[in-house]
Amino acid sequence: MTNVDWLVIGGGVGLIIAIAYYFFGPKKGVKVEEQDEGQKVEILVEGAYDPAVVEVKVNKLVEVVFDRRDKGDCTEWVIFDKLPTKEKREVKARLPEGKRTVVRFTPTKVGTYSFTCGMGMVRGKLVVKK
Ligand SMILES: [Cu+2]
Repeated sequence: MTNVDWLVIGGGVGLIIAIAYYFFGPKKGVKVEEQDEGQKVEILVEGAYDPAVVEVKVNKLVEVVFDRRDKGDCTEWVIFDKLPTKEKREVKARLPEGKRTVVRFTPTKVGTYSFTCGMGMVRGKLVVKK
């Protein structure tokens, strides 16, 4: 047999294995939702967000506790800009002075998103990772 014959046979056998694998091989697992396992982050609000950069995991409930201590109107509201969430609503909250306010959402897309005060002056970053 020539080299070409062997190539043809090899290719044929390879194809058969590929087809068999396709039909009988291991199936891709369905990802189990870990909805209850939340992740909690605390941010001190005092003229700035501390920490200003927060990392969370995608598709897991996030609880951000904003502890607002400053008196100015500036940081009264916090808005997470263009953040895709499972809840499909804009993530924003009023942060009463001297109180801890919990903001809950489930980010659905990996990326870096900003959160700001109502006027966009005080800024922080939410890094959503895989
Ligand atoms: Cu402001």
